[in-house]
Amino acid sequence: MSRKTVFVDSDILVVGGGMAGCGATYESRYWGRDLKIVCVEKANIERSGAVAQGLYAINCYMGMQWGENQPEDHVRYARNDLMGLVREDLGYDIARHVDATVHKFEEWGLPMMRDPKTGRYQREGKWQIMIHGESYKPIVAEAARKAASEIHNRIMVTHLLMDAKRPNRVAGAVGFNVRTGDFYVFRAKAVIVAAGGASHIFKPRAVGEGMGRTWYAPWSSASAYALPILAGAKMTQMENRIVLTRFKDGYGPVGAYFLHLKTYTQNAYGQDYEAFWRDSIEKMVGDYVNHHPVPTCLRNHALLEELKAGRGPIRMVTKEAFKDPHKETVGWENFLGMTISQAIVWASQNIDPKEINPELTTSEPYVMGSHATCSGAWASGPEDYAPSEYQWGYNRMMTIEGLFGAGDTIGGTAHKFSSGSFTEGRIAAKAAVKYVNEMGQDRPSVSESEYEALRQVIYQPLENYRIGRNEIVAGTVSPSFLQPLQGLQRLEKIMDEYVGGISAHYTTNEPMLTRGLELLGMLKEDLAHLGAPDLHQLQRAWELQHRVLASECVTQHTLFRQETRWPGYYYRGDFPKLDDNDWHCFTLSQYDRESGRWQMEKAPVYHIID
Ligand code: SFD
Ligand code: AMP
Repeated sequence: MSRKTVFVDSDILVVGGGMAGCGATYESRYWGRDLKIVCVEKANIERSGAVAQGLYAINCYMGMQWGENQPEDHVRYARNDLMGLVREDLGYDIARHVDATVHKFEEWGLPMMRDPKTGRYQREGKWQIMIHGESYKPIVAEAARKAASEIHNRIMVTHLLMDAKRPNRVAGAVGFNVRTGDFYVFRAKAVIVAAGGASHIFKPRAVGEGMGRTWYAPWSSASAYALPILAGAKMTQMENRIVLTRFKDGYGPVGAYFLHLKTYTQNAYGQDYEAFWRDSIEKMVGDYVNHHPVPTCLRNHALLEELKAGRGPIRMVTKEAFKDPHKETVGWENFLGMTISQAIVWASQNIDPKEINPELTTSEPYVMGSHATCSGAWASGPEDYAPSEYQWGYNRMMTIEGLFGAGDTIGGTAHKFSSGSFTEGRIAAKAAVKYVNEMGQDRPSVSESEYEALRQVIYQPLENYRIGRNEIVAGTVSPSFLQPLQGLQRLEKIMDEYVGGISAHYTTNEPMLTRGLELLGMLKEDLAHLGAPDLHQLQRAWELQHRVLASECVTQHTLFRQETRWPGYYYRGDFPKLDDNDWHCFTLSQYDRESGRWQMEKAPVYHIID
C-alpha cells in the first residue's frame, strides 16, 4: 500500500510534548525568536505523558524567595537519596532555575495552595508544594502550543536520523501518524528528546484485566532511551531502576500522606518496623542510612525485609490523621487529582481510611530519570559549573552532536519531578538554540536512502500480519507472527524473573543476568516477526521495540555494576553489599547497532558541593 510521506523541516525538533518537551518548546521560542520550532507527540500534548491525569504536588521547589532552601541543599538531598551517585553539576543547574519555572506555572493559571498564615506556597514537605493540579498538563501545554511553530500530535517517533555527512551528528527523526498512517520525515538542525520514562519493562503486580494500572504511566514506553541508544548515544545508571512504595492495588502515591498528613507505617502487629532494620542496613550500606530523610531505596528495603520476616501486611496508619476533617479531605483529593484509581480501589474494597489503615506494597521497577532515580542519557553539563570531564559540548547535549535531552531522558539527575523536568527542557532548549545559531550555514543533511529503508522497517508489522493472518490457527495463535501484547508479556516475564522483578524479590546475579540477556536476544530476533492488524497495534509494536532495547540496556548495566548499591530497588545476590571502593562511579554504556554489542565503562563521580 502506498503511504503519504510528509516532510517537516525545522531548526529545533522536540520529540515528546510532556513536561520536559513543553519546557523545551517554550524556551526554544524565547531564545530563538525567528527559529522554526516543531514539537512532535505520540498522543496529544493537551493530556499526554506522566502528568496526563494531573498531579497534586510539585515535588521540586526550592522556595529561594523566602530563604527556604538553596540549590546546594537540594544537591545534598538528591545525592544521599541516590546513595552518593548523582551528577551534581546537572542537579545544581536544575535547582537554581526551578523556582522561576514554578512561578511561571502560577502565572499561567495553575492554582497553587497557600499557607493561610504565611501566604507562602503550602509546603507538603521540605521540597514539595501542594497544587490543585487536575489541569496541570493542559495549562503547561498551552504555553508550548503558543510558542511552537507547529505541534504534530498523534505521531509516534520510531527512529532518529543521522547526518549523511558527519556520522555522529543527528539530522532529524522519522515516525508515523497513529491515526492516518502517514509516514513523517522530520529534518532538523537540533533534536531534543523528551519522550518520558518506561513502565511495563518488568511484569507489573496488576496483571490480566488490571494490567493497564501501573504507578508510572502505562504509555511511558522507553522511547526516551531507545531513540538515543540506537543512535549510539552513551547511557548512564540504567541499572538504577526505581521501585516505589505505593498504596496497594491502586498504586496511589504516598508522599502527601507521609509528609503532609504525617501518617506513618506499621507492620501487621502495630509495630514500627523501620527502626528494627537500621543496624543491618548500616552493615550493608554504611552511613547513608543515618541521614534524613532515609534514602527512598532503604525505606523500601525495610518494608521488604519486614514482609519476608512474616510480619506483613504493612499498613499506613491513616485512622488518626483522618479524624481531622481537613486532612481527610486532603487525603481523598490527593488521589482524585492525581491517581483516581486509588480512590476507586478503596471504595470497591470497602476501605475507608478513617476506619481501616490501608495496605502498602512495593511496585514493579520502572526506568526513569526524574523521580528518586536517575537512569538516562549521559549529557554534557553547564559551562559555568561542570567539571571538564562532564563537558564536551553544549549543556544537555548527549554524546551525539546536536542531540539534546531533558526530563526522564537525561541520567544522573534525580528528584527533578514535573517542575525540574520542565526546567531541564528549558535548559536544553537554550543550549540547542545556541548550537543552531552557531551552526551557521553548515546544516545536517538527511539521505533519502536512510529514511526509505526505515519506512520499510516501520510498516513491516502490518505486512507481516497481512500475509500471516491466513495461517491463524485459532484466535490469537499464529505460526508466523507475534502480536505486540504477546511480545510485551514475554519481555516482562524475562525481566521479572532474571533481572530482578517482583517475583524474584528484586534479586538477581551474574548467571541470571547472563541467561536473561540470552533470552532477550531471542526475543529481539522474533521482533522482526511482529504482526500488527491496524495502526494502533503498529504503535504497540514500536513501543515494544523501544522497551526491549531499553531492557537490554538495563540488564547490561545491572550485570556491569558488581555491588548492591540501592537495596530496595534491586539486589545482586552475588555482591550483596554496597562497595564504595570499586563502584563509587557512574556506569556508562554504548550500543553498536551494526554488531548489536554493548560497550561498558565507568565514569567518575565528582563531588562539587561539600
Ligand atoms: O508524587 C512520545 N510525578 C510527579 N511529579 C511531581 O512534581 N509531583 C507529583 O506529585 C508527582 N507524582 C506523580 C508523578 C507521575 C505520575 C505518573 C504519578 C504521580 C501517578 C512525576 C512527573 O510526572 C515526571 O517527573 C515528569 O512528567 C517527567 O517529565 P518528562 O517530560 O520526562 O516525561 P512525560 O511528562 O511523561 O512526557 C513524555 C512525553 O513523550 C511522549 N512520547 N512522543 C513521540 N514519539 C514517541 N516515541 C514518544 N514516546 C513518548 C509522551 O506521550 C509524553 O507526552 S508522585 O507520585 O511522584
Ligand atoms: P511519592 O508520593 O512517593 O512519589 O513522593 C512524593 C515526594 O515525597 C517525593 O519527593 C518523595 O521523595 C517524597 N517522599 C515520599 N515519602 C517520603 C518519606 N517517607 N520521607 C521523605 N520523603 C518522602
